[in-house]
Amino acid sequence: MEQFRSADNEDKAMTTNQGLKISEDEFSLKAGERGPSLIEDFHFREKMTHFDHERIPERVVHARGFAAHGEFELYESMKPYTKAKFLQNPKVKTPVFVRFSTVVGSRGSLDTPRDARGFATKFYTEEGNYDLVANNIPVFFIQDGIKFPDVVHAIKPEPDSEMPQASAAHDTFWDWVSQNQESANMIMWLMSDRAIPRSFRMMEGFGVHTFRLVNDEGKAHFVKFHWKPILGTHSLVWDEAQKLGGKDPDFIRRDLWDAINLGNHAEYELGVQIIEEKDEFAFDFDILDATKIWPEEDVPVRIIGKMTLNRNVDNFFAETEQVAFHPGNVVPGIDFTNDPLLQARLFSYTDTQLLRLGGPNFHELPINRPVCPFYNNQRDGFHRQTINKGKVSYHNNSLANNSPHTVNEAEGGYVHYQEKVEGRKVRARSESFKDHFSHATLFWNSMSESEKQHIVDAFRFELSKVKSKDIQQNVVDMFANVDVEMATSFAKTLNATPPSSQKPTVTKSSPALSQENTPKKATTRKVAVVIADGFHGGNVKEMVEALQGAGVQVAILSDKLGPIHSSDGKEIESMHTFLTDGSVAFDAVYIAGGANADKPFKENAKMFMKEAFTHFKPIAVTNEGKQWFDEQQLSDETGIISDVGETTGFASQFVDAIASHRFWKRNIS
Ligand code: HDE
Repeated sequence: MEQFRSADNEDKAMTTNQGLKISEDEFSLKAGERGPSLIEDFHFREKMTHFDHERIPERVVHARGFAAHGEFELYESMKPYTKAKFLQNPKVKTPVFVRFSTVVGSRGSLDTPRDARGFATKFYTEEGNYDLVANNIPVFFIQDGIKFPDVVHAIKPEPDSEMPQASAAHDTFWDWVSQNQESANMIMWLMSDRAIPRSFRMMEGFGVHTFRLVNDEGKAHFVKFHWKPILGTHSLVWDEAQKLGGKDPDFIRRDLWDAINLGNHAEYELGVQIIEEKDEFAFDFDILDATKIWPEEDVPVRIIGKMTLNRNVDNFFAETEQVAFHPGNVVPGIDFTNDPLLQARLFSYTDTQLLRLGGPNFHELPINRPVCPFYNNQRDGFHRQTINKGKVSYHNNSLANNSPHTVNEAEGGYVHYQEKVEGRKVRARSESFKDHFSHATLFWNSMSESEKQHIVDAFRFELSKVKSKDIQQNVVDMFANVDVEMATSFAKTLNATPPSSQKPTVTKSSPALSQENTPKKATTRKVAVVIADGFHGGNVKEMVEALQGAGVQVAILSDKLGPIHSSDGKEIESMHTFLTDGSVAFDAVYIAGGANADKPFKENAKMFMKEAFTHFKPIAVTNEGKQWFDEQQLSDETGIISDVGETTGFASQFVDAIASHRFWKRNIS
């Protein structure tokens, strides 16, 4: 890719695209200073024409995205399962490019809607590009790709008003849900905290489909792919997500951009779940059904490698916008299954790129080119870059010694797995795909108390925005099949008829599904240290040092920018103010106070801590900060660290609280 990065502009003369040096770039060519502009002004025409054509169609889904470069390292050879070279040799580092995205909103929408997130990885392997085009939710809305246009039409803004933007909270979506009950499991995930991630660095990724790994001997295993973030899987709270959408619509992309620039590289382990072919029918669900998970307790996730994202892009458009993923970009040793959702995707991705990137040569764009050479008889088309030599562009030929030639499997030629397939042509769904609720109940059963509460609240929010009473009722009735108590809880808010109680029979749970059971760390969390003039220098110094020592990011916030003076004559630079940053931009707050704080400062500081309080965040208070906290008479002190006199370990207690992330048991009412 290096060869395509543009030369540095520094000290260079400006030229037209033809290389002609330009003498003037502010005034168009005119007949007289106040006279008419002249069409012969080739420089104006070129500049304006390029500008007029700067936009390309945004992706039909996953339009809003953000990407970074990195590398993948294998921990152990997967040779017994696959002949894919990048999964065989732990010494090889494979370059990767990962694009994260929301699904529903348009390219200029916000980062924090309730939505699934895309997690697409391009591995630039020596055998060609392998794309693992994943989501942060392991199941999908539908079982058969022919329904994809329907679910997308229903969830996108309604066609008459183009409202609402980047939101599922409207009639057409919930109408579709209640008429398409296979969506039940995905909807449970969408109503859960998974749909409002705190950071791309704190999101799991799932290949969703069942793929095949094939080894040197041609033996195949079924496989599901997982990305597990080293920082654990964590989320925003819904009120925070909505406020962030206004205060900083770029919150999540900024988080990744800043973290990488600071050297806090995003890390994920690659895991695989493997099922032997003989066990294809050994489960009480169909392993090809994309609305089901393989519970990790039944089919363990084997961790086989690690991906590190360590470099931001140089140019958003050239890289993030032009990257073209395709689940059909595979390498020898990775193959497909008959999952009808996967098969539809294999058609759709190239088709959509042809429109979006304007022709069949998008594989020549630097971000899409494989790192290995590629040769074939494809020629011409819009935007062709390669200058193919010679007159032969067909196979078989004698004029060029039959070049380029195909190679057999032993020499690396891709051979599709020879699954035996027999059947009548039918438009139908297998009986084994017809249970839509067991895994939705399994998900519900696996949630912690606070996670369950968030799901109920999400249903309340979404359905309260639905205008049709019939649709609301249909959804209540549908989700009674998942859990009667859950459906009853949101039925009350909607004033809908509660479901008659026929309890679902699934009692199983899968602890791996709860985010509460993933790692929690203080490192890279962001803390606002709120100080006014006259703050206690010693306390703040001790705290800032402890936080930085624990890898926490510290932001000094006050009512103004620039130096803030402590009572003992020290100063600290404030880079944030109450105007620029709400408490929602931070994971925890430390209100240190300041003897010279005026009334507006106090009011702002109180609002700041109250908001953090209602978002269950750790709060530290000292000196005036403690006084302001007490004045608010908040009902609960869970997760509140206050320095009373000589308490030692105050700072380390706060670091521990930050590592706990949220205090869900806090009474915020
Ligand atoms: Fe996609 N999907 N999808 N999808 N998808 C696209 O391709 C499609 C599905 C996913 O950062 C589109 O280049 C169909 C599942 C990601 O550039 C399009 C079906 C999963 C991205 C498309 C699905 C995904 C896309 C739009 C059902 C998780 C963004 C632009 C059969 C495993 C990739 C584009 C990026 C993008 C079609 C279902 C993930 C229209 C037809 C399941 C991460 O081709």
